[in-house]
This record gives sequence, C-alpha cells and structure tokens, in this order.
Amino acid sequence: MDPHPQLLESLRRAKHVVVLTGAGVSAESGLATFRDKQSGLWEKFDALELATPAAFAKDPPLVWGWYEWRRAAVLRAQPNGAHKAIADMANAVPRLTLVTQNVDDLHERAGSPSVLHLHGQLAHPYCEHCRRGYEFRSAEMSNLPQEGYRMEPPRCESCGGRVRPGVVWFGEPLPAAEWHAALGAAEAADVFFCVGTSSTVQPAASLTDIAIEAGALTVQINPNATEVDAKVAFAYRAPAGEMLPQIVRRAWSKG
Ligand code: BV8
Ligand code: ZN
Repeated sequence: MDPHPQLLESLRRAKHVVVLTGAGVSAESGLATFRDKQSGLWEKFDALELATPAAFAKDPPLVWGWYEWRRAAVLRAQPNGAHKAIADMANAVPRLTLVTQNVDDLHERAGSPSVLHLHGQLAHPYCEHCRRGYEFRSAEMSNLPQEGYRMEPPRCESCGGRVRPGVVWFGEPLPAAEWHAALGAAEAADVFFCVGTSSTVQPAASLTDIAIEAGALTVQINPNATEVDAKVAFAYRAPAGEMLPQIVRRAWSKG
C-alpha cells in the first residue's frame, strides 16, 4: 500500500506531528493486544476485568502475577519497525509529540526521546498507601514468572503498604500532566497518526476526534477496520511495522 503523495508532502511541511499509539504498535514485537484472547492462567478472564482496582483488591496475587508476567514478556521483546520509524520521524520534523496508551517501554527502547504514557507504565509500580514509586527494569523485587501464575505483590520499603502495578486501571483518572499535554498536542497537530488502537477506550480515543476538529491531516494505520476509518483523511489497512517505515522512507529518504 503506497503512502499518498499528499500525506508525504504534508509531513515534509509539518511543524508539529502527533502520534497516538495503542497495543497494535507492539503486536509485531510479539506482545498480546487487549483484543487478543488472554493465555495461560488468565485465559478465562477478559483483560478489561483484570485491569481494574476491584480485581486487584479481590485477588492481589492474580492481578500482580498478570502484570509481572506481561512485564517479563516486555523484557523479552524487542522494539519493531513501527517503534523505530516513530523515533526516526521525531528526528525529521521540527516537533513530534508521541502519546501512547501502552504500558510497555518499547517506544523508549526504540529511541523516542519523550513519550506521554496516558495509561501508566509497567516498569513504574508504586505503593498503594504512601504512593512511593519504584522502578522495575529487571527482575528486582520479584522473581519474574516464566509462565503466568499468582504472585504476592511486594511490600513498600518505606511504609509496608502493598505495591501496585503502575498503570491506570478502568475507573481511574489519567495522569493530569500527560493528559493535558496530549490534549494540547492534538489541538495543535499538523499531521495526526492513530496507530494500532481499537479506539475503544476514553478519553484517549477522543484525541483523534479533537485532532480532526482542529484541522489536522489525520491518518489511521491498522490492519483491521475501526470506526475511525470513516473519519480520517487516510486509512491504511496494514501492519504498523510495515506502513510506518515506508511512510518515513518515502517522506524523507534522500534519493
Ligand atoms: C476514566 C492500562 C474517569 C492498563 C488501560 C462505562 C462504564 C465504566 C467506565 C466507562 C464507561 N464508558 C467509558 C468509560 C471510561 C473507561 C472506558 O473507556 N471504558 C471502555 C472499556 C468503554 N475509561 C476509563 O476508565 C479511563 N478512566 O475514564 O476515568 C475518572 C475521572 C476522574 C476521576 C476518576 C475517574 C481509564 C482507561 C484506562 C484503562 N487502562 N490500559 C493495562 O494495560 O492493563 S486501557 C487499554 O485498553 C489500553 O491502554 C488501551 O487504552 C485500551 C484499548 O487497547 P488498544 O491499545 O486499543 O488495544 P486493543 O487490543 O483494543 O486494539 C489493538 C488494535 O491494534 C486493534 O485495532 C488491532 O486491529 C490493531 N493491530 C493489531 N496488530 C497490529 C495492529 N495495528 C497496527 N499494526 C499491527 N501489527
Ligand atoms: Zn508505602
């Protein structure tokens, strides 16, 4: 699928490009998306049920185990062409704002200089009680499960409270600074990409509508149809790991 010349021209002229990503951008790195059926211990659960304060309160080891299992999968995964193309694009345009719904660190590991995590990060759990933050970059503070199973959440070193996953669960507010920065970027974007998301969760999904209303040239990259297809200027029914590198190459490659 060839990127449209108008998109390539708009990218070359753009002052501010905004990219919104979802789980689909990490799919080619082998990480399950929310649409995918859960596996192992969690196959009888829907992710939407597990990603809630109620689930963690009801069965902390089940939910903590799920997040540590996902964190182990992220540690084993590598950034793919989509993550790298977004990092390259940041070097090709005057300003690029990257907004992600993902809790993995593959954008950072691909070289993106700043990432707005609207839904938190697996590597940043914090104490439920005193909110002291922790940084999990490897297997510290909990031996990582090889396959999924229950795991007792660690205790806070300051107050003994329970440490919880550093993500935003359903029913929890988004981090205010990240949300306001994402809003401002969507309103100021010359080109807005919506990549690898089912656009089913609010308020993150509304960023695409805000960019459209503000007059950005909007693009969706997703191998499956979503309701965003009808709203955007260009909808590429393709995997992000193929389409984004092609767009970046065709817009800025010398020769
Ligand atoms: C809030 C972190 C208010 C956790 C996530 C009714 C009842 C109750 C609540 C609500 C309701 N209606 C709306 C709400 C609000 C609710 C919501 O939107 N619910 C939905 C389910 C209807 N939202 C919230 O609760 C938010 N908070 O509103 O707070 C508030 C305000 C003040 C004070 C108190 C409260 C918080 C939402 C955040 C939830 N956390 N993640 C974790 O990771 O475990 S959400 C999670 O699912 C993701 O982060 C993402 O946002 C969302 C959807 O996931 P996607 O990334 O889109 O992935 P998905 O699997 O869905 O799709 C993958 C896509 O990739 C597919 O389209 C596929 O085709 C595509 N794809 C596949 N392969 C590729 C590809 N694309 C490209 N290339 C490929 N190779
Ligand atoms: Zn504490």
